[in-house]
Amino acid sequence: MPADSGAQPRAGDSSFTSTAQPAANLPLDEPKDDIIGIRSKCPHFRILIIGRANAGKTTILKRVCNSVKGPEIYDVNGKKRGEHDIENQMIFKSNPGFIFHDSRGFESGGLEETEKVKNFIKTRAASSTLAEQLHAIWYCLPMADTTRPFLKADEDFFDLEGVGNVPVIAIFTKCDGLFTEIRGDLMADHPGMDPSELNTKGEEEVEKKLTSRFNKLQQHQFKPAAHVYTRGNVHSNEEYTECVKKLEQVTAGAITSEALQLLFVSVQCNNLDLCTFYAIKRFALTTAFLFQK
Ligand SMILES: Nc1nc2c(ncn2[C@@H]2O[C@H](COP(=O)(O)OP(=O)(O)OP(=O)(O)O)[C@@H](O)[C@H]2O)c(=O)[nH]1
Ligand SMILES: [Mg+2]
Repeated sequence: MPADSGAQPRAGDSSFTSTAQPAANLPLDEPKDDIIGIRSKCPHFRILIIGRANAGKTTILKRVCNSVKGPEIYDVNGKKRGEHDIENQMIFKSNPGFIFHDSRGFESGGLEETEKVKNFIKTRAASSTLAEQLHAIWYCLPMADTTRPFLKADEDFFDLEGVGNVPVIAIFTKCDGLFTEIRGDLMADHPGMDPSELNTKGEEEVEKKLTSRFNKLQQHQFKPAAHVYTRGNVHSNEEYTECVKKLEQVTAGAITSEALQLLFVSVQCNNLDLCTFYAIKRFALTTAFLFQK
């Protein structure tokens, strides 16, 4: 099952290296910032994670930051806080390069919550300081409840207007639940089907469902740039770790500013493939620029 929209490069694929090539006939910009320069201007990569209660938000953040412990929460004045508020900054000791903001989305359906999230994104988009800006949004959509994959509130989020152009990644969480249900239906419809065939067909059905759900989101104004999924035993399973690596990969691919892309790649510390890919890309661009002179 592919973890993304297919548009992003993949480790091991030829597409993973092909984007390192500069577009033909276009003049190349001089690669400007090195990582020390960028991190002195902006030491953190700031992500808003949104999703209804129990969607799997904290689990993703812990895995991204390689932490078994929860984050520390600070208010805008840097004072330690316990309560949940979108304005508060969540930082994991194991990786202080990320600042996360956590929102339970619009599930209450309250106008107040909708306005709060909208204002938060808008205010951060309007900030002239790179370090204060929001750099990416991860929107979690749990797939365990197959009867209600999207709430009206989720659709409302993707209809937001006037909130800037921060990249949004749709994360379909708990897809193991979706697979189990689909496999169960297949087994009921085809009692004699071989277990391995059930698995293959189940995977295909999950893939189709996720693609069609992503396509539905693409019809909105504030559409996600890509999608990934999470599944597996979140405490130990390699499968879950691969999902998180994919999330990092598509997030890097969705960032349009080269400086921010470099910041993101340097801050994440799990994904060696991603570091290697962007190091090669940067080297290729620098070399091409020098030869052009
Ligand atoms: N089966 C399965 N369980 C998951 C997955 N992701 C998270 N979980 C479980 O779902 C439960 C809720 O996860 P959290 O990460 O705490 O969810 P949250 O969105 O932070 O929840 P709130 O903080 O209450 O809003 C935990 O028991 C996780 O272990 C997944 O992909 N598959
Ligand atoms: Mg949480």
